[in-house]
Amino acid sequence: MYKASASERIEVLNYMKDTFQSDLRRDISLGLTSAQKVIPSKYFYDARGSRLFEEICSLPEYYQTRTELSILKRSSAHIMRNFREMDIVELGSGGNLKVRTLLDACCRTSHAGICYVPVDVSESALVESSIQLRDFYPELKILGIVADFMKNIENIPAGRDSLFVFFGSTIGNFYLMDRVGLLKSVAARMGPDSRFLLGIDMIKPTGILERAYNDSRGVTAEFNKNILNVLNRELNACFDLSHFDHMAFYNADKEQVEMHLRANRNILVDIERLGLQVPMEKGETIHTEICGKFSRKSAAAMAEEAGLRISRWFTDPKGWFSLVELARMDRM
Ligand code: AVJ
Repeated sequence: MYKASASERIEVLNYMKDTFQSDLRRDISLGLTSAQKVIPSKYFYDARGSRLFEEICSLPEYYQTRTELSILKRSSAHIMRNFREMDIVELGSGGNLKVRTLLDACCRTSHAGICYVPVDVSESALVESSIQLRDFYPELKILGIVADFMKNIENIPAGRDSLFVFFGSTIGNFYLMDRVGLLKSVAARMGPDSRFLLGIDMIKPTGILERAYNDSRGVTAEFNKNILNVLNRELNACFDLSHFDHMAFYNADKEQVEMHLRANRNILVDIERLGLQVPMEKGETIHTEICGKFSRKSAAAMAEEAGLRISRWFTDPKGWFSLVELARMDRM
């Protein structure tokens, strides 16, 4: 665990319990014996998966990352107008490019009154980006929280007025119930004047959505199939990646892009550490991800269900991506 003296302005608290193996076993036993087979998308992100995702973010077809950053750049002065000195709590912090845009836009002379609170499951990624930020902003204080905010939100300090941020439309990866659950648990930690800046990808013509998940270089296909490498390594499974095809399409009824891995022949996969044999017929799929897409209406409904309301709306000229500012329902 990373320890730093107060003079270094970084403190890191690690709340992670090492339940990776037991979670994985439970999720995969359940997921691969269901009628529609499923592997939860959080298992994409081993070292290689994280690298592939970084690569996806700079693909020409994958507009999300650069569109969100362009909104931030264009609107950050506006977003941070009236920003009092308070904590900035970032869920799933990863890199720090986006939060830097916000920090640059506020408190032009000093960041002494601000505490940046990144929350992430990866301690190494969190420490690395915290050190970079500390060197960038000579007065900024940083309190890193290593935790899974979907499971252990109570590890995030509550009650103070803060700006919560959750970028990247990662909220779209969760099922509807979990989306509202997350918003509710954040809402419960918001002080009366707290705000919550949430990145969401918008519904747009199907062709554009589907190209973003079927890039011409096949990086998304590699990213999708890599989840089988994770199972091969962690569970001694014997998935042959060439027996699967990448599949991603927009499901308009559910307003989500779905990713699957489709067996291109009849197979029987042995998963040694689970003592499980999984038969698959040619054409059958393993569902690996949902990427929810939003409209202004569905975003407002989701916020409302969580006791939040949309106070401001920031978007790009095409309206492809949005940063939604949420406030507690009981505040103007
Ligand atoms: C990390 C959830 C924003 O849903 O677009 C990218 C993950 N999957 N390409 C998304 C992803 C396939 C991504 N998010």
